[in-house]
Amino acid sequence: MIQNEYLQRVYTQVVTRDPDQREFHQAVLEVLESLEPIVVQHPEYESRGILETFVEPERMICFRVPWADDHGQIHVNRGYRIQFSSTIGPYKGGLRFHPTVNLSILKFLAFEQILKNSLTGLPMGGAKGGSDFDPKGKSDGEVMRFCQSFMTELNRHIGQFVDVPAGDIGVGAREIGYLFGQYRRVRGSFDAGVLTGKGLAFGGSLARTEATGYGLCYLTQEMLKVLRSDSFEGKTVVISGSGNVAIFATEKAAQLGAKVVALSDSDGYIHDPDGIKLDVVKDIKLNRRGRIKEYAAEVPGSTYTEGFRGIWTIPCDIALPCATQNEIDGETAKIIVKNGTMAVAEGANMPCRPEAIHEFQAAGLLFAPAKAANAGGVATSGLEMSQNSIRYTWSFEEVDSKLQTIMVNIFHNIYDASCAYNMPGDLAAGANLAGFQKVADVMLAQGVI
Ligand code: NDP
Ligand code: 2IT
Repeated sequence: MIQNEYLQRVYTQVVTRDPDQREFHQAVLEVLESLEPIVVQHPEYESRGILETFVEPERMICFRVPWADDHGQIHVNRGYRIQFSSTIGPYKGGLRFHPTVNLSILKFLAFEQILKNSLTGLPMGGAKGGSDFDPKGKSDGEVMRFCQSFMTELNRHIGQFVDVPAGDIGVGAREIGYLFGQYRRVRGSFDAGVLTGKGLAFGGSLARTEATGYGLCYLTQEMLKVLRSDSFEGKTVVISGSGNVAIFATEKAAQLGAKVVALSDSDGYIHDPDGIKLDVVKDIKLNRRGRIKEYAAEVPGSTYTEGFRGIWTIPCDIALPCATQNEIDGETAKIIVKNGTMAVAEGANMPCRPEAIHEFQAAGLLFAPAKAANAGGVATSGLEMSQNSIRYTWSFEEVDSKLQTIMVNIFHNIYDASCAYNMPGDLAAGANLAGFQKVADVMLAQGVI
């Protein structure tokens, strides 16, 4: 519930303007609800229209993406880039290729990205883009032609000082390679810093592939240490999804001494009480682009169950949702609480519905919000941009150590903000307050209105 009249007016305007954009409303409401104390302290935010400006994207680009399949048949998808905020740096954020992609989902993601990027401490604004194209079941040639068509239009809107896209759901190393190749061709220029998540041989950074999942575990480890004098050691962990974020969260959680017992995809989940064998998962998902159910056929003692939501019935100490938005509702959260889980940290963007977060906080679970917990991916994208600028590459250990420092700093920054505003341990509010304060003050300093 928003109490403050100014914040309520801003929220009402967001809903009235775009009544169908439910995911965007959800993300904006979650942020505005926690900004009340800062808005009360800073009446100039209202007189200078900071919040009205903050919730409206600077620019939204929407374009046609025609491509030919392997039979020569033409298909037409829709491409987007939401350039939400360039207040503290060039627009920065991933591209998502998934049939569910629409303006509401991309606006919520770009909006969250502004605050996430602010929390990294690196100079990056917020953006998101993508298409309703579904890479699943497409040949490499089809994906390549789609990416080329997408970049043929997108290239004029991006640049290393303008807007730097990267991966997200459905966009990994293969897609970034095709996108970069087309950018280079149409521009006639090797601008390494125009995309991140690139291959290592053409300007990519070591540890970018691992960064989101690893960073999630680094932040969670710090949260357990500071708030519970505890760690991953000996804990049972459930992780949803089996993509980039889930795989490398599994790897790091195991390295930190935990046992990850379940993973999922949009069809169902696997349960391996002995601990997931990650080499098998990597072979299925990264080498064969297969489905997670293949794991149960290969590993004795493991089971596969249809339906991805059931994964949260498996008892665990630490829950890391790493698939997609809104996968944990209030009822699912009650099950997680009843099973005695101590901590939930969001690897995906907005995987927990507001009712779920409320359940966790009311039951005293530790809860780390996505904009802090999964910021390691974009932070390492920022480190990739730095390396591109200095035309040099850091070792895996150097990048990983910078990532660890950034994640520990993010935890302390959001925890300190929660204490400063008399909500100690409310890390969701702390992340919103700390992320917003920096952007808002720069908006005032730059006189953006
Ligand atoms: P991937 O495409 O590599 O993997 C996505 C995983 O989530 C797959 O297992 C996929 O299953 C599952 N999934 C996707 N959509 C749904 C759905 N509607 N219902 C159930 N499961 C679903 O993406 P990433 O791992 O990169 O991204 C996962 C999440 O992490 C997203 O929320 C993304 O925004 C976020 N994130 C990613 C970062 C990155 O660096 N990649 C950085 C920060 C956040 P299936 O194969 O069946 O579709
Ligand atoms: O949601 C995210 O932070 C990402 N998909 C990563 C974005 C990036 O620019 O690396």
